[in-house]
Amino acid sequence: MTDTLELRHWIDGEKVDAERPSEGLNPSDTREIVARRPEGGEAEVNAAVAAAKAAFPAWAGASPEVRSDVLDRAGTLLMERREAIGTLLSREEGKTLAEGIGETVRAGRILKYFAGEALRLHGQNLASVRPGVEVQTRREAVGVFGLITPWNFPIAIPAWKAAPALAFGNTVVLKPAGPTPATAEALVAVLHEAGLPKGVLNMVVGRGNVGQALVDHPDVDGLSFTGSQGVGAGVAAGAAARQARVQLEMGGKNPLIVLDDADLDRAVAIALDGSFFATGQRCTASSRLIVQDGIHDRFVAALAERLRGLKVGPALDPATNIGPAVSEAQMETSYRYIEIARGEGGRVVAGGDRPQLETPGWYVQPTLIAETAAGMRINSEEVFGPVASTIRVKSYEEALEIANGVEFGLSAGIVTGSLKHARDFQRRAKAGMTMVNLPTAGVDYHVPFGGTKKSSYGPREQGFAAVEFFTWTKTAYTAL
Ligand code: UN1
Repeated sequence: MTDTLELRHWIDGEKVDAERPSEGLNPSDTREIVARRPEGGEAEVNAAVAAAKAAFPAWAGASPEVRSDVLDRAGTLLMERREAIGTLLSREEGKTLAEGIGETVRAGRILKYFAGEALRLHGQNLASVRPGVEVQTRREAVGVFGLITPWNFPIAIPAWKAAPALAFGNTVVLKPAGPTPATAEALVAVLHEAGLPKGVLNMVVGRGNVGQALVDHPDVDGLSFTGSQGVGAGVAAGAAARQARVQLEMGGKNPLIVLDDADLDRAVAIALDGSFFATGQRCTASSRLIVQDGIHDRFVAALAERLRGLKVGPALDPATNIGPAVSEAQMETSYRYIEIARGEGGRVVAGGDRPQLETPGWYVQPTLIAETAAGMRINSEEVFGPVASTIRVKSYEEALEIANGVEFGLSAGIVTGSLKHARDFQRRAKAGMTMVNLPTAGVDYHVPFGGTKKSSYGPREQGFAAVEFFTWTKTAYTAL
């Protein structure tokens, strides 16, 4: 397991060689170099955008069956190679092998879903108010999309942005996250193997300057970004300045409310999954556990007990439950927030210390901090690690107010046996996704995904909603 990949850009159907100044280390064992990576710049972005622009007319004009077949074949290839690609993903990103394989299959399913969508270009027939006139709406491909993707779902998110872009006839330049380009390259390679024509999907590996070059490029017609709120705001401002379309998915500080009438075991299992699986590195993670007084102490004790039983370890070790953080910086962010929470008066009831492992890696013990208050930094700022805090509340109303009281609004959950509270929560939670008796994280691939407030901007991603962003509407009049 010590092969080092030599990464290249992927422009106009060719792998383009470049110097590789950057090394991607395995977060589970930092002695291992997973990939040597080029650092692209404006020249590579210009070449990639030119290739995507040149490829657009033929791809948009092809039979939808051509696009559908490519996506379907690539989906099959990903699923067939789930072990190999899932292993690469886990070596590069650090999530457990089960999670890496699961994500690879999810990417395959996304491609297959959009293989179907390619054949379903939506449109409407409308009656004009004028006699003898018909009106139709048509959905047309937009052009070149720049996709800027995060490291935490290094194959699923490139797939869920690229698949609808390609299905509806657009061409793409992908800029994968700095830490995870090798996994993104596996997706790009599989799509080419499945018959994607050259220039339709390009990839430029590098840092933030690559993303910025895409944002500023006059021939990039739309930008889809998933990442932090600060970077997202810059992407949107740059896109708006030159009237490019833009779609952003950003942070979360997702609440999970546990009411007194919840089943304790179920509530603990939901919190465990939502807060800590995938090392808590999900924008949908439940980082604020808002727990009613009557169940509070039992819930905190039971969850802390389960956390102490989890094994933190190398991603590929079958005994591991929680893999490492993706990077040293991400690991240090978790520890910094644990200290901030302690300083604010929080009580660490599980984790908190640096685990001592045989292999050198960026490990964080899953950490639960009890007795925190709503206004604290630990309850306002996204940590993006296996760290959650509990807030004690007296009533459902108080819980709801706290749940809604942050600047993010991606996913919000409640564990309750009460239909009344569940339905009320679905109506009043200020979040793009509400989860009743389910973790806030872990979403289906064929339904709309997105949030409110500072979590999202622009049309929804995924499922039937994706057509909104990746096509434009033409209104066509005919007098008979
Ligand atoms: C999930 O919870 O299954 O970056 C998906 C993220 C989100 C995707 C979460 N855009 O974490």
